[in-house]
Amino acid sequence: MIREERTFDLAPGRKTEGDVVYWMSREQRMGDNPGLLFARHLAAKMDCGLSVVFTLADSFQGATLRHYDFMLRGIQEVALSLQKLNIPFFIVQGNPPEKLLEFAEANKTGTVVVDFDPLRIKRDWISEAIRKLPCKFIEVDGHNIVPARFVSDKCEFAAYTLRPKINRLLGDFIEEFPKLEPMPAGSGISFASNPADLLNALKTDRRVAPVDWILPGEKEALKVLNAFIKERLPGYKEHRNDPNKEMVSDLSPYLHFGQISSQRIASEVLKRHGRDKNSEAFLEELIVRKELSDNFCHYNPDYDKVNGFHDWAKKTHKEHASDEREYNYTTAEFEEGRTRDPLWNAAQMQMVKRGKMHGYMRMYWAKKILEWTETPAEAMETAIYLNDRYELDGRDPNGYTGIAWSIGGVHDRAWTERPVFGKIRYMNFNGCKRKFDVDAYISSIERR
Ligand code: FAD
Ligand code: FO1
Repeated sequence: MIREERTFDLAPGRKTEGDVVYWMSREQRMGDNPGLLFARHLAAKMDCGLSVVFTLADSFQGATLRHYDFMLRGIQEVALSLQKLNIPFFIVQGNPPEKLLEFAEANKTGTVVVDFDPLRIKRDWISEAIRKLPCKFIEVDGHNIVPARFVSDKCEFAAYTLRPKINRLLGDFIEEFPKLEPMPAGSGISFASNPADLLNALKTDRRVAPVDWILPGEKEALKVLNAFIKERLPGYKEHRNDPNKEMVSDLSPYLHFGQISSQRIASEVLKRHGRDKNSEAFLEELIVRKELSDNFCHYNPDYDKVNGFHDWAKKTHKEHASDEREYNYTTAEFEEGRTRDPLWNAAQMQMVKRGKMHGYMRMYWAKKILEWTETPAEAMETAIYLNDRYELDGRDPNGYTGIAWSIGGVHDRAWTERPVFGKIRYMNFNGCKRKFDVDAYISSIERR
């Protein structure tokens, strides 16, 4: 069953009369989905109906055709899986809280189950729905192995402050989720038009094309996980920071769209690979770093702004505000990879063409944007704009936190002071040359 600590009553004291709706959003999968399992459990307990509703927003933080294509093909797989379980599934296009309200009123809804999601846009959707709908709202954290609200009640300073809190509880929460029980036959129809029709109906930006090296959906995510465990995890610790080796999991697009659960990943890694330096290094990223991002976005309302930086970082940026910038590129020059730095341009082009920049390059990429823009605020805007427009895994707490780490030293410490960066950790071309074959990386991107 779903543990109590994973659920949170968003509107305490309300009664529940009527059916259950699972308002699917962050966790877009049928299997290992605690929100869906919890909604199914409520429907059984109250012997009432269950519907799954996905509200398709016309625009979502700069998401383009690349993202909607990946997401909607994944959603279609969910629709087919739920149909086989007699669980009615609806994709409703328009303004999410309004569309949920319409559905709930037309289907005498007594309880809405929602996914935990620390992003501002989601909190706004949910609070508007709670204001307009008198029924119960139960939130379920289906994204973090150790539920974010439960593991810590404050914004953690760094990975080393959150890690012990997670590790103490991990054993209790790396649970095998039960299988999803079907609803009785004839429990209602599903309505989910196919991705092509939905994409035509959306006014999404078609200038960023879908990618073809990765296939979306729950089944594909499990295949990629299996291939990673077999072929790449054995080399992960040694090669994960070498952008020429591609020794990483490539699971971030599936995690971002909730097409796979991190519990599933962690338990498969431990079951099939066991504990060694490679799995330890991987689980540190998958659990501590990823769950630190949700902690940061949940407890810091300015997670995507300079104002969200620590005081020491704001101070050092102020002290270096008038330092001469060696270069000062426009957004277009960044976007088209037209800086004087071939390594930076290669990283940008990898993101534009492949929709996934190598993790090590993302740090360098963001830090150079700080170095080559007028102010840290402009650097944040530029990095977030480009990251969310081209990264398949963009518009994610990991992204806002990764950018705040790079530009504002969030979860990092102060370093030796230098022009423009102040005490923010510095990275440069020669540092990369010492780490990996820069020329190989640059020419590999040009060839693609
Ligand atoms: P693996 O190394 O296989 O990691 C497995 C999983 O662990 C990842 O999918 C991710 O969920 C988690 N993880 C790994 N590294 C980090 C990290 N540094 N912080 C948080 N979680 C991590 N990640 C995104 O999901 N979306 C983004 O938009 C994004 N933007 C970033 C921007 C910058 C400037 C930086 C420095 C990092 C960013 N990251 C982002 C974090 C990280 O780079 C990616 O999660 C990782 O490269 C995804 O590839 P992978 O799944 O193959 O990685
Ligand atoms: N979630 C929704 O509930 N409805 C949407 O229409 C929607 C669009 C969307 C587009 C791109 C993207 O990267 C994410 C999108 N999401 C949508 C949210 C996503 O499912 C995640 O919940 C968050 O982005 C991560 O917190």
